[in-house]
Amino acid sequence: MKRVLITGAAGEIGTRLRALLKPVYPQLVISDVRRPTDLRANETFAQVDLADAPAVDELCRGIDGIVHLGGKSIEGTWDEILQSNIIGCYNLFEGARKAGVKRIIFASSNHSVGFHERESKISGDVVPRPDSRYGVSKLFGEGLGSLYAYKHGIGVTSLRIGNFADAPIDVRRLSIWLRPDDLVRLIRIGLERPGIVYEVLYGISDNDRAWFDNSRAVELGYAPEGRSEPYAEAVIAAEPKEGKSPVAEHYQGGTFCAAEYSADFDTIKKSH
Ligand code: 15L
Repeated sequence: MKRVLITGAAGEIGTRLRALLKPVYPQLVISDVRRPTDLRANETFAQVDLADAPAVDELCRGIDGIVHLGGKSIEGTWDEILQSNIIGCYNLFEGARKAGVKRIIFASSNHSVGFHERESKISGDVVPRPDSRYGVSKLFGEGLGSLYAYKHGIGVTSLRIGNFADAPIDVRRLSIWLRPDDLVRLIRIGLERPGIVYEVLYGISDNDRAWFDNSRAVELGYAPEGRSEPYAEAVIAAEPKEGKSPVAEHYQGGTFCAAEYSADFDTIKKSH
């Protein structure tokens, strides 16, 4: 992997990854619709709107591997999601195909499966239950990943990222926390490990309370170093005891599940 491109480089994850991946891939190219405020002189930046297909084609030229973080990273209106996460994602995969890109890491999300209950432990091949338009768009990206892997031979890894942060910030995040250096470990597997066709892995650290069975990632060589458990006592003590939504507390996706909720929760809960 010589020339690696990060899309969405001005976002929260992108900003951290730029610094973490530069020593690994010195020819790193970064792009975003916005110019990063902290752009360094040694960084190669392209300002590109992913909804602009010809610009995305140009961006992908000469690239070996892509870490696709671009698009909206939370819930949005249908139009926002459509432009950035559906059309933008399609343009990216198409640009990659035309440019002969070998590997893609697609930043999917735990919200593609957020309506699974916290009681269950799910693996990468679980039936998806997105919890938002955002979650549906992540499934669309996973679908494109699979299509471009099996039809066009690009090695694609969809990472269902939990919560990327230096430390778990609440009780829910004790189960889904991802330490930044562990994300780098997962990305390197997806970009460098020989034989990758299409994989769905969970972007989490080594969390005792994990809701995700990430044994496939371990099989591929993932050895996470972050552990949420040492934070548990303090995080549990700091958690507000009241005012929580029963829907958010029941499902893995938390508040993404509760937002705009209009179903009869008791009836649905009984059906599980
Ligand atoms: C995500 O997918 C979001 O990008 C991030 O902002 C968090 O909300 C995270 O999920 C989460 O579930 O904590």
